[in-house]
Amino acid sequence: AAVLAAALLAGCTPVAQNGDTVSLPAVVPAPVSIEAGPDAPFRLSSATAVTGEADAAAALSAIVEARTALTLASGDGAGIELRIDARSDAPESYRIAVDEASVTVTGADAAGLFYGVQTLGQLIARDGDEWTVSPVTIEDAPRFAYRGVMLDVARHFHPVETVKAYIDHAASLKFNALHLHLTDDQGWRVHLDSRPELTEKASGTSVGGDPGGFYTKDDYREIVEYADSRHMIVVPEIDMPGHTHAVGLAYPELAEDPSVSDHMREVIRDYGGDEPRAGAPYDGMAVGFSSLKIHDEATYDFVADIFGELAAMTPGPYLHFGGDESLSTTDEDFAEFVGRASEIISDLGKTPVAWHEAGAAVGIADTTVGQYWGFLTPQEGAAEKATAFVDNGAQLILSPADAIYLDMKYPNGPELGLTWANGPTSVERAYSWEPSDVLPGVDDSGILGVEAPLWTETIRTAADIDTMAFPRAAAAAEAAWSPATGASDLRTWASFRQRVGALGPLWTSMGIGFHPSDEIPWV
Ligand code: TNX
Repeated sequence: AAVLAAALLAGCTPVAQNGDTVSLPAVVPAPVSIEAGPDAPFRLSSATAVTGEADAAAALSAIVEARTALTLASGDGAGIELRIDARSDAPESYRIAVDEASVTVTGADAAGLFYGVQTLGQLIARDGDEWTVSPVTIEDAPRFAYRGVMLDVARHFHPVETVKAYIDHAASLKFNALHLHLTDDQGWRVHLDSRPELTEKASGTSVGGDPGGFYTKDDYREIVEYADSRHMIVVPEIDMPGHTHAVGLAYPELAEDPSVSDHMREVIRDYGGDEPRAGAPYDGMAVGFSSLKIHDEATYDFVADIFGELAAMTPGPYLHFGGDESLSTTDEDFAEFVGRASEIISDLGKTPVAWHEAGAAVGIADTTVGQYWGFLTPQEGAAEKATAFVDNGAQLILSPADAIYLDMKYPNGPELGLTWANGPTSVERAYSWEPSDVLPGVDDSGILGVEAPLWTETIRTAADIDTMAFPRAAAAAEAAWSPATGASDLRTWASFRQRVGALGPLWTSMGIGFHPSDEIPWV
């Protein structure tokens, strides 16, 4: 018990290895394999040299400096070698070997090496006055190709610096996609030369009367480049045909008047705010009252302009056209819109992405990726709609709302957040689900990946984002990256909470203002 306690204090996690219980350093998301070596730890000092790939060396030096205040030397000398070995197997995979004399990180590609460096950052431990790296061998590769976080910059606008910080924090957990929810009823957040009035007339406010804002094209490019330097793609979402009240402020001829149902009136009563009115900015939290005009060719000229310009600004393969909660559009009209919007995106040479409701549309482009936002136990036809994407030969991104919606309140947490998705959502619930168990008949071959959305009706600042996302984003990262539940000793809640707890000092040194959840034994 004493050994165990000491191991846990040092940020290690006990696991069975060759029949013995040994202590291993805490890595999140859990790697494919990690074995303790027989050597003494590698000691880090200002004499430690890092050699090899320059970008990876810069990334490692930044982590080491933040964590230990040591500045690594460059050039020859005993130390850390970072290299790419293109002959080694899976994309984004890496190996780490640590002994007393050296640390070697080998990536199959630049992304794999970057992920190896993130893992190495987690292996650094304090030993008295010294900093050491535990002697281990790690082999690691992602389970899913797509590992995303989503940030809603429409309900509350978040400036470029905040987005960059979120990219850094998410990339440390091996996320490789940043989905930006750029437009909604409350605001249009990206300037497009083809339709300049969107940001001129529809970006000024956020939920609750808070200030708005938008990204210039240079801002957007800056985000894309920064994300790329952390091996993340940007997936821009322009939500349509619902969630489009802001479009009507700029181009009234494209939008139907708001259609407010009795249910929306109840929501408005619960959350406060005014009812939506044509021509006035909307700063409440109700959804489902807006729609683009479906039977007007001008709408499709608009869709073509918007996505054409975004396609040229976005190197990643995906353009997301929303498709959620179009509650004031008839099913027939919705299907027609989804078919045409998905074809427009596909004709631009991009892969369309849509929320799962769009799967019901018969004419949807076959290549469209679906994003499932239902519950872990699907309700009311959600599974059928989601499964339709797989039947078309495409894949799904899983964002089960009652597990990894990062905007749900925590139990015993801050006031921030909503509760509609069976909330509050504990860290344990965010963790304890298995992707291949969510949708009947959808196994790994039908799953492109996992994404944790952060809607921002109640989320105003960078500190709010960190609080809601950490530690629960780590649970989503493990679902996206690590072996399936049951395929690894590390894939248990008991192991995860210990490993996450050990990351507290690293996260603090990186400036991640995580929620100190009482479910986690923080070191
Ligand atoms: C549902 S999930 C929405 C968003 C809200 C969110 C709040 C989805 C595709 N749509 O419009 O912001 O709930 O949790």
